[in-house]
Amino acid sequence: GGAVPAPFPRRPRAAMADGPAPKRRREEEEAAAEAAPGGSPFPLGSVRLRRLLRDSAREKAAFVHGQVSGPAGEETDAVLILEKTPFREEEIEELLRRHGKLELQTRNDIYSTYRLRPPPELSEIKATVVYPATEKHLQKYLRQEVHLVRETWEDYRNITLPFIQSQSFSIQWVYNILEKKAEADRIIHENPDPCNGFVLVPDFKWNQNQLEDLYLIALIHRRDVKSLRDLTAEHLPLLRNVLQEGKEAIAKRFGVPGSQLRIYLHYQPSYYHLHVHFTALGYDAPGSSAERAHLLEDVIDNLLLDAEYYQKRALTFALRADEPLLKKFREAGRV
Ligand code: GTA
Repeated sequence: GGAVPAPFPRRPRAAMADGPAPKRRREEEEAAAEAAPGGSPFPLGSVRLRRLLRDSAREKAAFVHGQVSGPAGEETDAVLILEKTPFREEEIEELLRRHGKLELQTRNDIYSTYRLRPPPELSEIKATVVYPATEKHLQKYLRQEVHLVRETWEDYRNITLPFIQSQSFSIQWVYNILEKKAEADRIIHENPDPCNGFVLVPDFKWNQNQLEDLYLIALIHRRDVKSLRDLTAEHLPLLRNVLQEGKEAIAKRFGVPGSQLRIYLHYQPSYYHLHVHFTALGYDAPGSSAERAHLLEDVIDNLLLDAEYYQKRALTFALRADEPLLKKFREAGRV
């Protein structure tokens, strides 16, 4: 008997490429990096390692606090996220043929394990850099215990809202995308309507080399919606556009059907400008857990049931142990 056909046949990698072939893409990326606003690329070679903020054997990722010395000897903080990239099917045979050396580690009966050293072209590492990094960035990537908070609407108004108004991450990067000052060549889809429109771009977490960890993000054009908490029935046309057009654009460009996408909002988000995450259903994306992800279709249904649903119900989320917002909840006797 032949192989059981997969319900969704594996898409040929060519499906990735309305756009350029992988090799071309890499060259283009390098050219783009050099031409990026702010000029020269990040001076990776002169980073001094301060400490490992977190590492994860499962994700094969390290979150690093580094420092870069300026001309006058001043030190500037940076966060580096180093991740081993997923395997690409078409590279596996090449990897087996072109390995440098195969070192036997153990053998037992029909079982054996080896150390395999691939050539540099086949052992890419994805590096994400935050530079200059603020103290908040260092805290965010530091491994810490987390605690659940259950936030009522009153808590939001009295504790969370004043807090995020006083100190949240800059959202300049979002405005740069909306104004085509950054990542303009990466836009997958745009609905330009200032009220009900949005821009869909690949998320920073996705290198676009394989569909397994597909991750895109939709940023709305209007600037007065911070998070899920602000949503009312007034935003239904906008949310429906994001859902419908986002799914269509991803099916068209990447060949991934809507039935294989997890489409959700984070609460709390890191950046208080409403955005929607689109991730591959088979990918265990960071932040897709029950205490943080709210499916867009459920959000739409809730707003249909009650126009002020998100100004009424309590919402649960996790906060890191030393997060100032957790301290505020503690002071108010809410944790
Ligand atoms: N295209 O400039 C950008 C950009 N920035 C600055 C952020 N994003 C960007 N996308 C583009 N261009 O998915 C993306 C982020 C994120 C989304 C913001 O915007 O990649 P959010 O507001 O809900 O915040 O979404 P979130 O999810 O906390 O975002 P962020 O900053 O990625 O934090 C991720 C958390 O997951 C961290 O606490 C980190 O410890 C953890 N994490 C686990 N694995 C990873 C990983 N591989 N990479 C990054 N973070 C990881």
